[in-house]
Amino acid sequence: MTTAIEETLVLVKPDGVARNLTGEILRRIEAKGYSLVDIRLVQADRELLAKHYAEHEGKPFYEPLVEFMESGPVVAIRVAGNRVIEGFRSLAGTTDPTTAAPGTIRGDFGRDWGLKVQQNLVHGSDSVESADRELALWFA
Ligand code: IDP
Repeated sequence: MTTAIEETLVLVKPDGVARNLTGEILRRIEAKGYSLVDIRLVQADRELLAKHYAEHEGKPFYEPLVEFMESGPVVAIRVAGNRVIEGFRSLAGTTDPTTAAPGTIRGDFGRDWGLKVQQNLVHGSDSVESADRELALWFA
C-alpha cells in the first residue's frame, strides 16, 4: 500500500459511449472519491491506437481490438487520487465481462457478444509507467 497521489487514464470505449454509459461510469468514479482532472471525446485513429496497444501487437485479438476502438468515439478521462490506478481497475472489474464480478462496471453492464474482441466498456492504465505513457498519448 502507498499513499502516493497518482493519475490514471480511463477510457470509456466505443461500446460504453454508444450505450450511453458515460455518465454512469463518471458517476462511479466520482462516487468513489476520485477527481476528474481532464476529459475529452476522441475519435481515435489507427496511429494512436497502435501506440496505445503496442504491447498487444501480434496477439489474435489485436486487429479486432483496434477496429473496435476506432469504430466510434471514446471518452478519455484523466483521473487523480491515492492509488487510483489499482482503484479504478477494481471499479472496472476483470477483463472478461461475462465473469467480471457484479458490482463492477464490466460485471454490471458487460457481457460476451460472441465477437472476436471483448467489448468490455472501459480501459484503465495498469501501472504508473503505463499511466504516464498513455496520458501523454491521449492528452498530448
Ligand atoms: P485490460 O483492459 O483488462 O487491462 P488487456 O489484457 O490489457 O486487458 O487487454 C486489452 C483489451 O483487449 C481488453 O480490455 C479487451 O477489450 C481485449 N482483450 C484482451 N484479451 C482478449 C481476449 O482474449 N479475447 C478478446 N479480446 C481480448
